[in-house]
Amino acid sequence: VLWGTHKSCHAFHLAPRTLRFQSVSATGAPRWNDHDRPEKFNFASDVLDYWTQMEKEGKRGPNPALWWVNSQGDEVKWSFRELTDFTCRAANVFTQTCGLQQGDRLALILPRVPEWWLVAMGCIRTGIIFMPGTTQLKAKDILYRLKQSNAQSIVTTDALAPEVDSVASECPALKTKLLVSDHGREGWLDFRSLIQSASPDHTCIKSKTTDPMVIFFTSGTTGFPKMAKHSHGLSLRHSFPSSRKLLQLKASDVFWCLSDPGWILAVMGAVFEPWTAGSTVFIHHLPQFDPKVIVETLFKYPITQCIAAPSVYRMILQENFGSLRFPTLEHCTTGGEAMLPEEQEKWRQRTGLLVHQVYGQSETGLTCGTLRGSQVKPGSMGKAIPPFDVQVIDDEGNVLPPNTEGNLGIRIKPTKPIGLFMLYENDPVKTAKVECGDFYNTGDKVTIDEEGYIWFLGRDDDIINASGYRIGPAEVESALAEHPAVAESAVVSSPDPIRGQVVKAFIVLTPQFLSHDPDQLAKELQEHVKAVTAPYKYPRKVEFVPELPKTITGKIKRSELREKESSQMQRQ
Ligand code: BCO
Repeated sequence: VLWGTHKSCHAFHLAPRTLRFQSVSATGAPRWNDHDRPEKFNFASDVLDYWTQMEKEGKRGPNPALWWVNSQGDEVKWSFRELTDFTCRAANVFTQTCGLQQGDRLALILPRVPEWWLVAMGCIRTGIIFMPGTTQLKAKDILYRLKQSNAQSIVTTDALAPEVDSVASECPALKTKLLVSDHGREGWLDFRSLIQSASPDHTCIKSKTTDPMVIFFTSGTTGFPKMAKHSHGLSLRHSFPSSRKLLQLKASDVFWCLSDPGWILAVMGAVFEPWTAGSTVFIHHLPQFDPKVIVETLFKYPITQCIAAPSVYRMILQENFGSLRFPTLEHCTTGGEAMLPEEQEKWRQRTGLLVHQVYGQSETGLTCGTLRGSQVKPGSMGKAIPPFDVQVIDDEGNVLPPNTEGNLGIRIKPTKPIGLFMLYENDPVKTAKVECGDFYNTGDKVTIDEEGYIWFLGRDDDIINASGYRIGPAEVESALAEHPAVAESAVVSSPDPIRGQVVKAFIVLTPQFLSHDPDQLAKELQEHVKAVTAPYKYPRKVEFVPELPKTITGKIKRSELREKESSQMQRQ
């Protein structure tokens, strides 16, 4: 039973507090222009507390700010007033009980539970830098994240506490471990009971727009994930007029973002975007992905808008559902990977709704998209969203003419736009590497047409995008290398009709495993990868080969294997 159901929330006393109302006017319209650079901004005080005040003044309808449900019939509904109260308590738990300070790092690895939103917002109130991570992470992934970031604190759940405990001794900076659970655990603080007893009086920091706020771990072509550090500007960006035009959310909207809260898509789609408009953030616990639950939820609840990766739409279309005419759904958005025109058309035929694409990365947040009400060009990821000046550039940073293939670049000189990441933490080399002339080079191959619509073509590096997950081959190859059957491996993307791409591993076996049953061994290796690293990375396809193609200097030619996969798919 969750401690904070709608009923029990009323037991909390809401203390009066001084508020700053900067980001939005009484109608919810943004106060800033796209190219403004305010010195100070804090999403908790400037947006969340603004809507709390609107509620107090009777200027916002009765719909909740957060509406959480699960498949067992449990439900949590919180108003903005309750959110202000609870997130101030969370802030006090972090600073008073845990002794954390502005600039400290906190790993936030929770499933879709209401406490995730309290922790994130409590961090923003205090200036503690939060680092979201999916609950699919395993001990090795968590250790890497805690060590790389020097995290002082972690908030997680029962399922992951043993994984954390197994590596905590290797993380000297880790001071406090907070558990979100109905049970206690030795060495862990009980987040739910601490929130109950904490004071709701807290003064939000006056953060500079350029102060760090959040770090996302993002996979690269080589090595292990990089830490893309963002300032409070990431959240401010959602108040800009161009961002507000993307979905045109209103306070009466009920918005459902299906992405796992470990990804930037959820931080934008389940926090900044809807709350800037005063809308309801709808959350389904969804511990396992199940298209049937998604369809039932869209029929059962008054959801007006949703955002999900293209694979989610494809997986729903794959099933034999009867009607997909959802009673309240008005607008659908997708991001994380490319969606084909035929898929957009199929969704339109079944639901009557056009899927609007948005594009971004952990480094860039909202980059481009098709604005609600503007022409949808199927297959295009829309136009640039100011303040980003998006251009197609060559490898030297020269701007290319329309309809010419090149890299998608975001102008950073003379001024870096608000909302773009600050840097890769502890990695000046990789930070410098993505700078290309006057641009940040996303590494994504695109074209732009005469009307400014952007068309995704793919990547020419080794990064794999499997159902919206960005996966670096080295992470999978290193997990495979831990198995005694693997002499060496090369991991590449392989086209897939449902997931866009899947991870494929070409494996050279050690002599003692050559006689093993290949199907059984492939399954064993897949289970092995799922056990040692986040399972979304496991190779859904495995091929045993006598040797890997290499250059004369011994570098694996992954591009050759990738091309082989693509041409094989085309032949099928
Ligand atoms: O398919 P399998 O059953 O063989 O394996 C699945 C899971 O069953 C398994 N698994 C999960 N937790 C496990 C576990 N195995 C062992 N132990 C555990 N604790 O591992 C495999 C995980 O794969 P999956 O996550 O792709 O699973 P699934 O259920 O097929 O989900 C499908 C999708 C479409 C819901 C999922 O792939 C998804 O959520 N994709 C979207 C990702 C996303 O939100 N990307 C956005 C990133 S942010 C960005 O791109 C910037 C945009 C502005």
